[in-house]
Parts: sequence; C-alpha cells; structure tokens
Amino acid sequence: MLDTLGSNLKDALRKLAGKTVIDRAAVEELVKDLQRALISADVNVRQVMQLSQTIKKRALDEQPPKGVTAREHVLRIVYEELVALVGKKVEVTLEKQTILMAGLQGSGKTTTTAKLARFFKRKGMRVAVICADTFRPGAYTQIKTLCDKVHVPCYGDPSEHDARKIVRDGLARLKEEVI
Ligand SMILES: Nc1nc2c(ncn2[C@@H]2O[C@H](COP(=O)(O)OP(=O)(O)OP(=O)(O)O)[C@@H](O)[C@H]2O)c(=O)[nH]1
Ligand SMILES: [Mg+2]
Repeated sequence: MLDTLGSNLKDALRKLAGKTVIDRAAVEELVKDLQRALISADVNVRQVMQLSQTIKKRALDEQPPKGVTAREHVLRIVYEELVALVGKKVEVTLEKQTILMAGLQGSGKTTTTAKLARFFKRKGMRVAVICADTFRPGAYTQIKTLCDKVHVPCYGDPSEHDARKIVRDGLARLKEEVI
C-alpha cells in the first residue's frame, strides 16, 4: 500500500514539475491526482477532501516568497500539508521500554519494527522482537528474516493463535536470553 502511494504521489508531483505554467488548471489537476493516490491508499476520504481543499486554496491564494518559483511554491505547500496529515513526529527515547506496533494492514508495522530494532541496536541497546501477528500469513517468517539481517533475536510461534500468550511466552523467553 505504501509503495503504491509513494509512487503515485511521486508521479503526481513529477507531472506538476513538468508543466510549463502553473495555473489554476495545473493546480486542479494536481489536487485530483493527489486525491486519487490517497484514496486508493485507504486514507480517510474526509481527510483527503480537507487536505486537497487546503492545498488548492493555499496554492491559488498564497504568493510565492521572493526567489521562489510558482512550481517550487506549490510543491512546498503539498509537502507541508502531507506532513501535517501524517501527524506529529514521535521522538524515540533511548530507555528501557516495550513498544507495541499496531496499525492497519499493510501500513508498515513489520518493516518499521525491523527499522526500530536496528536503530536501537546501533545505539547500543539490547533489543528483541516478538511476532504477535497471528493474522497475516507468513508474518513470523517475514519479521524473522528482517530481524536476522540486523542480528536481533525474534520470538514467535506460528502454530499459536493467542497473541497474548505469544507475547507472554516471548517476554519470558527473551528476558532470559537477552536481558
Ligand atoms: N515507501 C515505503 N514503503 C514502505 C515503508 N514501510 C513499509 N513499506 C512497504 O509497505 C508494504 C507493507 O509493509 P509491512 O511492513 O509488511 O506492513 P504491515 O503493517 O506489517 O502489513 P501487514 O502485516 O500485512 O498488516 C511493504 O511492501 C513494505 O515494503 C516506508 O516507510 N516507505
Ligand atoms: Mg506485518
């Protein structure tokens, strides 16, 4: 889902960058492309409409600052509004902690877990991962493969259907092994 969203957004922005004039029609076309990309990535329709209205209004009303072309100005607005849509950034603290990854299907939980594990490990912390996803086929193999790459222990039990039990067992096991 994220892969397609990324390339669809890139295509929409590339199309704008290739335009000779940035007029109302160009802005409207861009907004339509953005809407299409976001809605097909399952972003809430109301949020998409709000975002596109804000982008359109700002792109048409705001004057580019000195030295900034209309094109750069519109791209900057799109970037700022997309960042605002995604939400505030989260500071990752380097302290003893347990992180629960939860999110919609395909939203990047597994990949982000491996990235976080790698990050904490490189900061010198002792990290371990538990795969409590009993829903997605191959979930354990996917996260285990990523964890092996970054040399982080990964606990899981694909034959167990109770996620709470997996977490309990995993914490007990990993506490012995890692902590
Ligand atoms: N462009 C981009 N793609 C990402 C990012 N994170 C994950 N992906 C891709 O998005 C897809 C889904 O990522 P996963 O990490 O498997 O997502 P998930 O939430 O674990 O998915 P499920 O287990 O199916 O619910 C994969 O193709 C990833 O390569 C990211 O930060 N940027
Ligand atoms: Mg996953």
